[in-house]
Amino acid sequence: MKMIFAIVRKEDEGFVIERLNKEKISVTKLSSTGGFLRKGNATLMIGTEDEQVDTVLQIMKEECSRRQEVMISPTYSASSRDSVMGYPSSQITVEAGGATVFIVNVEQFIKL
Ligand code: 2BA
Repeated sequence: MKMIFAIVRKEDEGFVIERLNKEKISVTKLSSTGGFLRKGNATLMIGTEDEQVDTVLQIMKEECSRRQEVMISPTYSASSRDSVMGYPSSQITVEAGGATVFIVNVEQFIKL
């Protein structure tokens, strides 16, 4: 058995969960925040049999598309390093979305 941790965009989470439910694959959704963009995303915990892992990955591929996102970050000068007034701001474009997936072996699965 495997535990799949998948970090997906908030916009994609509903579609992924709906597809997993249709396949009778259980999922727990945790609301999370990306450390870089500081935007809300969702972490899905999916405990599943080894044979179902490919199905889960296929669903993620189909429902989570990669997109470009723009992050506005303040530019700090040496003198204003500790200041909250860091002007002017600069834009960084990053590729985000898709799904970031970790798959780990499950030693035991017990429902009490
Ligand atoms: P964030 O940390 O908000 O990152 C959003 C996107 O920003 C990333 O997309 C990546 O394209 C870019 N990015 C992240 N850190 C960066 C950095 N230090 N410098 C430049 N660009 C950077 P994804 O790679 O698709 O990641 C989407 C979300 O998945 C991340 O949101 C984070 O919540 C999670 N994630 C990604 N890799 C992870 C990892 N190794 N461990 C834990 N969580 C991870």
